[in-house]
Amino acid sequence: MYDIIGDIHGRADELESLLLKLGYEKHNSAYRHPERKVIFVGDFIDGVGQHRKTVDICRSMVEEKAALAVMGNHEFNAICYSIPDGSGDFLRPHNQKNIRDHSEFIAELPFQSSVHQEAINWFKTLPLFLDLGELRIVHAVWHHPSFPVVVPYLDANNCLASDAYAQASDKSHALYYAIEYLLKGIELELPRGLSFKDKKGNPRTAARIRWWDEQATHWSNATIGTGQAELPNSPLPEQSYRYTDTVPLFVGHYWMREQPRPLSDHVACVDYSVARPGGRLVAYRWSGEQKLIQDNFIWIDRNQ
Ligand SMILES: [Mn+2]
Repeated sequence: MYDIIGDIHGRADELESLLLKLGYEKHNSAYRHPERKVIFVGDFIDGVGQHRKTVDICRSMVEEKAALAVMGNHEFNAICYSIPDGSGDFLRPHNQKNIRDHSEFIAELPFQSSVHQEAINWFKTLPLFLDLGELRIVHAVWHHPSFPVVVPYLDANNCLASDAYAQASDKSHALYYAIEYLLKGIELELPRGLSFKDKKGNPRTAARIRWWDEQATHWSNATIGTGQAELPNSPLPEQSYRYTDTVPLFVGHYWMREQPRPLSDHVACVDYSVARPGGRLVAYRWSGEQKLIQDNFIWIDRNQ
């Protein structure tokens, strides 16, 4: 039985409080529970917080078999930021934007120091997804069409082979898009001429789709993050992806707000924006049910 914990983004203190609330206790180096295990959905780092402590807590739990974990897009990016591209830069270029995005993590784990290298090496051991038969975990989307693309590059634990990161960073390679869908989500181009402003005010012509929602079949009700934009009541393209399996699926990644609840009967997001003011670190306490229920979300309110 599993407690699935959302994106942590360096918030080690919140993580420890949540583990205690869930009944985990620290024995020797790792938190553990007599009957349960944690599953982390990835995104351990980036944000204002304690990155070393977060990685230590999660890594020790995984190594002591008190937890499982999958890779988030932030770990994938950190790995690519650390691998030379052979022409003087890195697979994730060290440009101004990326330097800024990685600055909190690098401030605490200086680039190419031994603590940094150890963290990167641990990130490389994180599987891209977990299929436990009775439940599934992936950071962003359980995208069936991407699995045959990634499988040839995975080891027996579903970890990306270290020599595959170059192809995974190459926009002309199918592996790039498969990893993008699994770890970062799916966007669809809006019908011609339409756009909306994202939360930073930038105009966008592609939107995230509610791939977990069987009712989300038309532009007018199928997008997230499009704000006040008026989208037409015309159907989505036929190849739009939808998760219609009944195996429960847990994801992180979506910076949800408001009251934690399942996205659908069989899909739940456990990322409730702990790195944002008013956000919280959330767990779903799963005990074998196929239909997910709101009562099984657990979190700590900062105002309490
Ligand atoms: Mn993410």
